[in-house]
Amino acid sequence: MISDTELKVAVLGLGYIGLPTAAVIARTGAQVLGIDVHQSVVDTINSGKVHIEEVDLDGLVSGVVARGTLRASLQIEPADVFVIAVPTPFDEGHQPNIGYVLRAATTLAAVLKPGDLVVLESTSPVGTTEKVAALLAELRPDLRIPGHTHESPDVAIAYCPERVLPGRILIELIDNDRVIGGITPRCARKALGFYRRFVRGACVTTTSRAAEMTKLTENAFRDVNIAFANELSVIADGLGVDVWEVIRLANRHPRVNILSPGPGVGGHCIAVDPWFLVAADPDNSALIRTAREVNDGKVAVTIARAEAMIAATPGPVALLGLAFKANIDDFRESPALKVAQALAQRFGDRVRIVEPYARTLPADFAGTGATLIDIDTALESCTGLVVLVDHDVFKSVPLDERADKAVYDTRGIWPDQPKARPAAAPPLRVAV
Ligand code: SAJ
Repeated sequence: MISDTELKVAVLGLGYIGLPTAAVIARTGAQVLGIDVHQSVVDTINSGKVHIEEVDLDGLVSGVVARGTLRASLQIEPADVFVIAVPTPFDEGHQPNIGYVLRAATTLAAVLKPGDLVVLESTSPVGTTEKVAALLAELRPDLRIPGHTHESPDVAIAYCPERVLPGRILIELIDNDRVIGGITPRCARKALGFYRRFVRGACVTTTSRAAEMTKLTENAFRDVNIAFANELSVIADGLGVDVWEVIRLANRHPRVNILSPGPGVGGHCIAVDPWFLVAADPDNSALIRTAREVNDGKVAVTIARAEAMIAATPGPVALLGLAFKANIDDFRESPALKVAQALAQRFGDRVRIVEPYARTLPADFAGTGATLIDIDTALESCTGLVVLVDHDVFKSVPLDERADKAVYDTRGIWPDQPKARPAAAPPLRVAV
């Protein structure tokens, strides 16, 4: 076995998963080369800095770059292990796009040699790892590729999805269990040896197809469960019942664990991945598709309720939070951002935005008249508050600072708020 310090690893794609993964592997002493298509990303990392925000990532990257175990480049170089961590977005009609994965495979094919391991980590439709193997077999007919040879293959190819939670990436990269799916059992065993170098959680082997579907299943499971909570919240509003109280009470049952309603589901994972299952079998995925529609539809329901509340409230109204979830500075696919934009468009300078994770108001608000203020100013000057994100700093606002305000709390962070019900919203309609 190659020692940690002799191991050469190339990580293709230096985004939210690729960069932390590259840095964690570099910390073991391995020589890690990060590949990205953006010169600015390469330059930033080589100067010991980071282009994304994640807890403790800056310190780790500056340390491994200073030690010389992590460097970045536009150009691929030979390595023992290639980790593909590029985006897998969806196209028109929610069809998965694996173009970046196939481009990364094409890039590494140029330097692939016998004994190497290729691992795909990007969330991918079932069968993608087999497509990577087929592409490598086509590009490198000189190599025996698993699944494409009857002899002992020259290289190993596996799928191992990341499962880390933004905000806890460096902890979960080490502690979470990993599912490792090989094109063959031997490929899975080879990948297992690699992940055991830096993962403390259990590493479980299976086929590449089962591992691909497992990743999609995890995020679809969460999406369906959040959709249940979101649908309940709309039903409860119509009935004049406090959904948060109902959920707290129902969750006292030993086998009930309802998640939290909110203004919708954001981020690049849960709002995307379930579509990969739907695309694979549209006729048999009614529940998963409906959950996606319920969660997407919750944004419009939230806008309508907030509009009714603001229209009935004289004076300035503060919208609390723009991030896609609590305590992070990531505004990608954020339902809070979509709601805030719609309200700023309609109410202009009556809208004040509080987002402790933003230094300036995102460009989407240009020309609306909305302004960025801090939470203290909001509590002093606004007559209404709309809670869009459950940041800790909002949760800690005591009742006496908000008791006399009109409040629409989409995240249920203030259970003690007096119940002046906002105007009813139109019911959430889903296409089934
Ligand atoms: N949300 C709710 N109610 C809840 C829980 C979440 O409305 O009860 C919302 C959040 O506010 C946010 C969205 O859902 O807008 C997604 O947030 P999240 O914390 O559930 O998940 P992500 O997108 O940050 O990370 C998920 C994780 N997957 C699962 O928990 C099954 C993470 O482990 C994955 O690695 C990540 O997707 C990924 O990269 O796929």
